[in-house]
Amino acid sequence: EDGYDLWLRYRPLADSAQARYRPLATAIAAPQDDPSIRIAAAELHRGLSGLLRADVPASADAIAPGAILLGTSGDRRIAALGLPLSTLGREGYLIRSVRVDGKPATVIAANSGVGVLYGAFHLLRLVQTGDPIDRIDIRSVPKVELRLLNHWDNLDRSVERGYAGQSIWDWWKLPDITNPRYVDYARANASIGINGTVLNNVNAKADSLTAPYIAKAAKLADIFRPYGIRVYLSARWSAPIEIGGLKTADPLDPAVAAWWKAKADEIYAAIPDFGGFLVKANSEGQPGPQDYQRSHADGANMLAAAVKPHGGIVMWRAFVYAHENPDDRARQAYDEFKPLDGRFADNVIVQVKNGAIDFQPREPFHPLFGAMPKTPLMMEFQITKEYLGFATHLVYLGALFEETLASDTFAKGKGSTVARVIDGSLEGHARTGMAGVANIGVDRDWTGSQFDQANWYAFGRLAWDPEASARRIAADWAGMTFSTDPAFVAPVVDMMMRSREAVVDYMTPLGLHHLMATGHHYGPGPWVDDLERPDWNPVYYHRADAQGIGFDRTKTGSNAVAQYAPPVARQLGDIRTVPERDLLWFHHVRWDHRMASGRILWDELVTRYDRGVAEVAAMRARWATLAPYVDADRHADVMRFLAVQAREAQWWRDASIAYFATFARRPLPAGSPPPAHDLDYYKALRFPYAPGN
Ligand code: BDP
Repeated sequence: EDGYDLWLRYRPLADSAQARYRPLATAIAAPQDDPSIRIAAAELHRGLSGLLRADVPASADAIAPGAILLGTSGDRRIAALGLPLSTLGREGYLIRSVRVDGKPATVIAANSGVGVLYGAFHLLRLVQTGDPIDRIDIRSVPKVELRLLNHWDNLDRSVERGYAGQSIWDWWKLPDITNPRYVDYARANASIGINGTVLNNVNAKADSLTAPYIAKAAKLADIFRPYGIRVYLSARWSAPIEIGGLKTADPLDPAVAAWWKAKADEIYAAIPDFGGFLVKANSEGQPGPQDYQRSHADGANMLAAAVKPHGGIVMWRAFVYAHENPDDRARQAYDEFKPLDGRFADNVIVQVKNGAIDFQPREPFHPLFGAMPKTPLMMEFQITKEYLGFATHLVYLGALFEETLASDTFAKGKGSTVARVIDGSLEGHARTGMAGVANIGVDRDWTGSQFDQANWYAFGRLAWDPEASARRIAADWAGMTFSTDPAFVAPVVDMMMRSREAVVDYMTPLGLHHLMATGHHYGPGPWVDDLERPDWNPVYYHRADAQGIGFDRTKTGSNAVAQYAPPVARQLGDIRTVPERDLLWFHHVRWDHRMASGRILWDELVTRYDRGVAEVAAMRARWATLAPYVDADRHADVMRFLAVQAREAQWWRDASIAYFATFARRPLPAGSPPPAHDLDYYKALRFPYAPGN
């Protein structure tokens, strides 16, 4: 048991459950002419045969009582049922208990084969988690159009911020030799509704756009196509110079536009359903249109024109921050992009990270959400845990994703949630999207640890429905991945839901952020002050001094808080109303400031660090008691990871307290043990060759 099967394990259910489901899943009747439906039928055959320990045959026509009938609106048998398919769009589906030729059956119907495939995975999930399927009536339509993974995978198979081994794309062997993993990757993604994948790192190499690499990408596209997954590429802005022989990459130069148009034509000739380009421009040293005094809109629109005749899109990232403007990094994306609202072509979508800094354990939602009503914005979450303990710490990101999506921007009054910006309903956009930076690699468990699979899973489910419940999703995942026994699921889901607050507590409590050590972003380095750019240094973010700690982003400071809609700005900008979880994000606060608990800030800070450490100890103790529900291999595996996390939570707590105490100059609150070592010890620790850099 190494976790390779993810949540698609299909191990036999308990005998009583098998007996309940068997009469409802006697056979699969599916037309053979659609490749996605053939895959759906094969998956149902594999899944149900495993779960019910019975051969559930798949064939073209036989309708027996208890059959599962698959098909699209074009099929005669489906049409005869008169189902309301017209509002399902291309990807939605219905699952219903019906009668076909007088016999009880379950139908999975959609307007496309891929819709049927999604429905098949949903039905399997119900059986896997023990939900009844005898009187079923489900209608599901994705609320978000583009549900994408972003692979930060390099052509040499290293993965930027990847902690699950090398890239799964074996570029060297492609296109002639393919790995069966590619199919399992597609299955797993289809099972959670992911419909696109950006194959290469946003810090892109122009080589990805050369003929040999287009042929390799085309091979992957062929494999993924029947699973409803399109491929996209990150485009390097300066490619016309690097591989095109031009002297410039100026977006307003006709030769540059012509080069990209020809490049797009070449890609579409090989990949007719190519999705489009993702672009990181003028950010962290990447080239971009600003190198030629052009705006992000000029750049995005030129590329958009190249892919437009083919139906392609451009996802233009708003993750920008410049050297020249180190005043407050948190302000910069808004300052640069807000004035461009309404200036992007209609096949451009601006991709915005969940928060204004960079994938921290907790960030307030990005102020661009709700602030660019004329521009479709897509969400960028990070599934790989760059700043949350890599793959070694157990942190369920469903809770983080849900918190951001549920945040209220107040852009159009109360109820203007980030989820409604993302699903297009707030501002009436049809083009919508959500991207997750993948945590996938060649490790047997795919994601570097068993529980990191849950983050991939939760991302997909929330991209399908940004208002779905992270807790429900965790329960589905835990049930499918380990055991559906309520005595297991309840404590595990509780542990998962609390795990996010735990990491916030032991790394960056009360709104602190970006305190990680240089390069690897893994362990604590709040003292780091020697990096080339001020806004790469943790001291820039916490601003601890003899009086207090925190980044003043109110009017007396950078006033970044004013980028939010007035009701939000008022709440966050006032030290009396800001939620404590965001306190030090927005305020520089005196060490003796009185907190809601009655403790002074210093004591509260230490208490939060202690709480984080205690929570990990509790997770460890809890997981130990769950051995009866999990196979020995995966139970022991998780146990080992939790031991590392416990040690490292302590490290974070001790190092942070040792350092901040040099400013606060106060005793630790009663009951809080002193750090195990002195500050110099923590400062001296070095971690060369950490993964993912
Ligand atoms: C930061 C990462 C860096 C990425 C960058 C980005 O540290 O490796 O290239 O974001 O998103 O989180 O472009």
